[in-house]
Amino acid sequence: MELVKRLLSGDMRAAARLITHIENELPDAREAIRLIYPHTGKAHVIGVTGSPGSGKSTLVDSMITEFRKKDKTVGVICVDPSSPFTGGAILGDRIRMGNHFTDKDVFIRSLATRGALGGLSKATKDAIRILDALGKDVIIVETVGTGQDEVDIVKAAHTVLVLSVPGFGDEIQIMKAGILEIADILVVNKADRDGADKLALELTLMVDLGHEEKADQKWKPLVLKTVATKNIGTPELIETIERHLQYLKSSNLLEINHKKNIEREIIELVNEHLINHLLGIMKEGDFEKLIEKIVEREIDPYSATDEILKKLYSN
Ligand SMILES: Nc1nc2c(ncn2[C@@H]2O[C@H](COP(=O)(O)OP(=O)(O)O)[C@@H](O)[C@H]2O)c(=O)[nH]1
Ligand SMILES: [Mg+2]
Repeated sequence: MELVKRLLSGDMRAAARLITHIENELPDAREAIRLIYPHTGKAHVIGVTGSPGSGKSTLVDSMITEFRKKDKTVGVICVDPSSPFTGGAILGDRIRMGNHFTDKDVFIRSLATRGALGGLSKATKDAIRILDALGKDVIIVETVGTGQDEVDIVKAAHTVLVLSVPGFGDEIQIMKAGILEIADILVVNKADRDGADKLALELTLMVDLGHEEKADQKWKPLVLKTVATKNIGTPELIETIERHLQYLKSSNLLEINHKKNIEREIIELVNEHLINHLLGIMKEGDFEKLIEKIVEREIDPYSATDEILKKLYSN
């Protein structure tokens, strides 16, 4: 495949094209993934999540600057399902990361899909693979931390940054969403504002509490303060991110987590395939009729499932 050849030789335009194919779920996107797969698995994938306006894009921009100083090539994927088609958020991210648009070692791309549940996390995983095969050392995925899809996206990252800002009541949100459990580094951004120290302290206490409960876990999430607009705290952040990767490698967690992710992905793919296959072999309206029967209590959910599965095994 010509596009794949170009991608593997470092052509960013080929990468952009392939990601568009992934977004639109074109059949050749799958073929491309098959061809590039042996060339993936080299990049360090970093997830950046937090409420809208917490400064994710600004921080990513600042992180790119630091990584470039270390001669690392960078790929960025912005996932914003809250406004996939308006282009507003996408344009905003481009402007905020505009410092790097002329750097050929930086690739920035927004991602949107019209797919059903799970479509976005699937597309993100494949887009990560594209940038990995393109040869980027570091791939940063920016995503608003809400919804199952988003949590799945973040789980695909090796190192997860969760942003919060003073004066938002963010710490409560973080606890509610269970985001704390997936955070490797808690970033208090906008540390130039009042209340940053208090928030950092609260988060540290929360981490300490959570950490005692899970004593087997050796990496204790760190709390760092940044002022993304001024690149303050970013060098320390990058250092911590790199230290986390070293920890993953030395503890063998990189491999263990990777296997877990693959397992989850395969189960999801088989699941999706089976559901589509079943819906395909059921006659038009059969499914709705069955649902209606359950609603009317003519049949129970287990027996209804048996009925559906019978169709699967007889096909
Ligand atoms: N005062 C201050 N403002 C910041 C900081 N980081 C980002 N901002 C501003 O916060 C706003 C939202 O930033 P953005 O990066 O778009 O947030 P995102 O929605 O999380 O990607 C922008 O106006 C930024 O300039 C910071 O550290 N301090
Ligand atoms: Mg943003």
